[in-house]
Amino acid sequence: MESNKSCCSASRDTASQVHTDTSTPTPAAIEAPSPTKDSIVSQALDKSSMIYLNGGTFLMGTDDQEGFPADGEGPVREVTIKPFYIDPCTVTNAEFKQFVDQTGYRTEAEAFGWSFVFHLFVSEATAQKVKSAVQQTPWWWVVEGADWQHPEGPDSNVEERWDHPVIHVSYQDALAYCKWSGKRLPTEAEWEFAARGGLVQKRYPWGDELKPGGKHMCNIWQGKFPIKNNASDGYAGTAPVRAFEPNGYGLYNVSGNVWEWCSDWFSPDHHIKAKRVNPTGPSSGQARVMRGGSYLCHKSYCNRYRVAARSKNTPDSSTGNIGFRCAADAQ
Ligand SMILES: [Cu+2]
Repeated sequence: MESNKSCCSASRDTASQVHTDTSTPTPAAIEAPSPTKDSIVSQALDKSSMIYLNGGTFLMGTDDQEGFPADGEGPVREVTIKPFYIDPCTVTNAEFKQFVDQTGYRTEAEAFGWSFVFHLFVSEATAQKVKSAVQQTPWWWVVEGADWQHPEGPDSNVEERWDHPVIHVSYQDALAYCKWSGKRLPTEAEWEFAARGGLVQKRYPWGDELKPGGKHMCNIWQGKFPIKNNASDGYAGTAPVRAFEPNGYGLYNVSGNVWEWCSDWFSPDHHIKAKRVNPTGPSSGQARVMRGGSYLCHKSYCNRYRVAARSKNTPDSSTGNIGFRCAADAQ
């Protein structure tokens, strides 16, 4: 499988190539997010609901034949990490609302005035206003007015989805939330350590079989991508953050549901020679690591719901299938 064949996400820079309406930016599009991350006042860190993990040495990455070597999934290597805390779930709409209510924070999607929405979720009325899509991945539509509170466009809301992951949040938005909550994003190595749940070199957080005993273990795509999602796992879009069984460490939905931002810059090969004790990724880059896959991933196209799979996006990008989970130092 080719590494660039991906349902995973879309980047703002790819949209600008096809966005036909750039000549007259709206005031919203030129306004910066507000307030800036620096001015956000941190709350006292509450670790009571977080999972403490002892760290240690584990086998990171995979040489799985079903994988995407070009993504830098391999080689399998011993990586050692120090103890840390991680949240059992990705940040929910309810939690993000609390943050926004207290700080007045405005996400990048709101500042740009648009975000990427998967085509099947867009209403007919909104679809008529859509002017552009991503050429390589035409199921990603540029939807004006799509943001975390309006995930499918201005005529949608999250009223029935407060316990679903917040989406349409960029890496920068995730950092702002982390600052407010006193937490941080996990490193890619921490994320994989936690996602494996104590299992060694298994394909998924629960083992090697996608559907043990025919049972759905995560929220991914069933049917024919990108046309028909049978949703036989119960969900066409996001699922509540505590849907499905947690892994051995108590983390929910590390595979599928939404992509999760990690703190590392992405590189397909930096890790081959990099230090293997508390690795933090390259010192610079263009895109940040995302892990876990999403409700759009399907084996026929992009089986990046495997626990060693990797993807990336630019720090200002937001889509309807990217969220994040927080971590914290153990001290
Ligand atoms: Cu995917």
